[in-house]
Amino acid sequence: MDHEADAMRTDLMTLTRYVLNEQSKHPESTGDYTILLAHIVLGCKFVCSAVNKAGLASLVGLAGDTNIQGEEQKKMDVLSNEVFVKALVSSHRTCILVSEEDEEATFVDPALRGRYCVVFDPLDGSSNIDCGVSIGTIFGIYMVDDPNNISLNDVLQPGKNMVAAGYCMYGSSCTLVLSSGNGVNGFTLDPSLGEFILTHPDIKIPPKGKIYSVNEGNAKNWDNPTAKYVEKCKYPTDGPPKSLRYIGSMVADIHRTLLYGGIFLYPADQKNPNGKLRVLYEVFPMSFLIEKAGGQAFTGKIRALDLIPEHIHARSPVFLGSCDDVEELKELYAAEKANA
Ligand code: AHM
Ligand code: MG
Repeated sequence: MDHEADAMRTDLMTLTRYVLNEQSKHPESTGDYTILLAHIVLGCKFVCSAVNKAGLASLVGLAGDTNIQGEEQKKMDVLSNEVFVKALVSSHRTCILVSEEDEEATFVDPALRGRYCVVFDPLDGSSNIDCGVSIGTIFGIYMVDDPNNISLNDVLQPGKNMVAAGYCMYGSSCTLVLSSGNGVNGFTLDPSLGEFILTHPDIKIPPKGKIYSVNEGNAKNWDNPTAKYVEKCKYPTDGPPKSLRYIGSMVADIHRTLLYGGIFLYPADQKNPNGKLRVLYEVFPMSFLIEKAGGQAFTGKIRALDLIPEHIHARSPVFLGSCDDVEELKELYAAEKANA
């Protein structure tokens, strides 16, 4: 019998155990981060279960404006937002919450405050729900010194100041990918145990990939460097062309990019000079993970994690992925700037 494989099956590294192990390496730690994560995980499990039922509900005709009790059914993104906000507030470890779903930031009641600020997109890609495509929750975490002395500036911070970031993908399996600053790890939900199990330890993005990922429908409005880069992906002079894979659901596109390598592009275009993706809760957490896995994240001008968002829902173009692939794109932007 293969004892190592057997040990893996019976000695499961759950997310809780993993975080506690990490915590024990820092005797000065308070355990607050572990508690915060437990509440994020609860939100992810709830949304995972709701998303799974969403398919069934629409198939049997339960979805729509009302459910069988005659109550109004909440849209899945609104429901997910409520679940995360309630879980985060009741953790007693947060002070500011920024959600894609809420126009304004939430300042937690002073009696319930802790030191963490959480920025999140509770259900990114939710327009894909009805066709069963993978969607996900994206989150980033900042920390403040004094929860009783906070302002919006505590979250209008460059992404490099985040202490942790992650996403949970609701797909054929439910996978949570997390970096608390050192490395990137992936955990898959075992539905029978209700626990996330470490399945992708220490994820490293390959230095170069064979895939590019972009919405080519916007090509006529791209700037020169993006257009040139995509042209090179299709008609390279020095090797085989790259494959195009675009799901249109950021969590799924970034998950593939992390595991297989390559590049994900959401550039600016003439119609949207800041691109589409939101800095705080889409660009930053994904850039944080990609960098911690050894890749690069670039805005077309600067390192993505150096951006300072002007407001909580600010947008930015972003290019994320394997180190060499992003480097090639950066060279095209540098050449364009030099010729301007
Ligand atoms: P959403 O926050 O409204 O769901 O939009 C974000 C999504 C991302 O998941 C994805 O990368 C992008 O929009 C796709 O945009 P497009 O349809 O323009 O290609
Ligand atoms: Mg989104």
